[in-house]
Amino acid sequence: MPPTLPIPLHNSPMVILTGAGISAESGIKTFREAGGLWENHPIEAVATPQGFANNPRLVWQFYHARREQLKTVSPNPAHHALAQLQQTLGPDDVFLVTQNVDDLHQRGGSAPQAVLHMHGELRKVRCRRCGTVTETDAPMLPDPEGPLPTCFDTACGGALRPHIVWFGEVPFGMDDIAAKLATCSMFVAIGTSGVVYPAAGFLAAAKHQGATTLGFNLEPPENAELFDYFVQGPAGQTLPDWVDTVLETLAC
Ligand code: BV8
Ligand code: ZN
Repeated sequence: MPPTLPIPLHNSPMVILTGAGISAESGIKTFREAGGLWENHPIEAVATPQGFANNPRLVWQFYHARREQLKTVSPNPAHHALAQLQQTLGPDDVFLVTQNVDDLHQRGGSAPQAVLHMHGELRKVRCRRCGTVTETDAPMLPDPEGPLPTCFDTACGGALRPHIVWFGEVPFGMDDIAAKLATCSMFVAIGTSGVVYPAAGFLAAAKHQGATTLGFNLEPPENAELFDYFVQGPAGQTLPDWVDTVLETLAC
């Protein structure tokens, strides 16, 4: 690990933003690299409200495949390292917001209430009529030609949709995220290309108010020049080293 990485001070709040890259070593494709998730589908067709309105079957098949893949993958050392950081420093000092819709942070040991899924969650579905959000691993469209999924409350009968934030929709938790960015002393981005807003703007917001900024990524992301420190490499290898050093230093 580079010798000069920063160590957060005791009782100083940090914001951690993760993207698809933190789940890459678990076997979940990222979005924009060759062979990425979107390669077989134009974003507009599967990750916009219009795409769902135009062809709900295609969108359900896209998300069904990813929901099924989730059952075959496991957290990697980067997920476990962040969970250990949260457990040791406490929820007040480590605010974890993820762009990812997989559940690997929780399965890696992060408490569910300590992970903010700003783009939603693959394992949840939402009723378009009553708004009820349900966590379920049931196949949502087992027969591509079968009936489209409807609300678990038969009295409602509304159409279900993935509980996912599509392009053009407002991400979840923006007020909480803005408050944490305004007061954090350190901002860490892990496995994100810095392309999708508003998440890509978090780094500049934290830096603007004086936070120390740290990036862990396989390649330099779009906004790399805003990092005070940058570690290039696979997060499953680079992140645990930094977390170990932080915990050893703060334990003294
Ligand atoms: C909004 C759910 C208004 C779907 C997702 C023009 C300019 C600027 C912005 C816009 C624009 N036109 C439109 C916009 C806004 C738009 C946007 O940003 N578009 C982009 C494409 C230009 N954004 C929106 O529409 C958002 N909503 O703006 O509403 C608003 C805003 C604020 C306040 C009020 C209202 C909604 C965006 C959410 C879209 N939904 N996901 C699904 O998952 O199916 S986004 C999708 O991209 C995923 O969530 C993903 O996480 C996210 C970001 O991608 P990354 O996570 O960064 O993944 P990527 O593949 O890009 O990069 C992976 C990185 O990891 C790479 O750098 C790679 O090198 C690295 N890596 C790989 N392996 C490893 C690794 N790093 C470490 N270790 C490894 N082993
Ligand atoms: Zn309903």
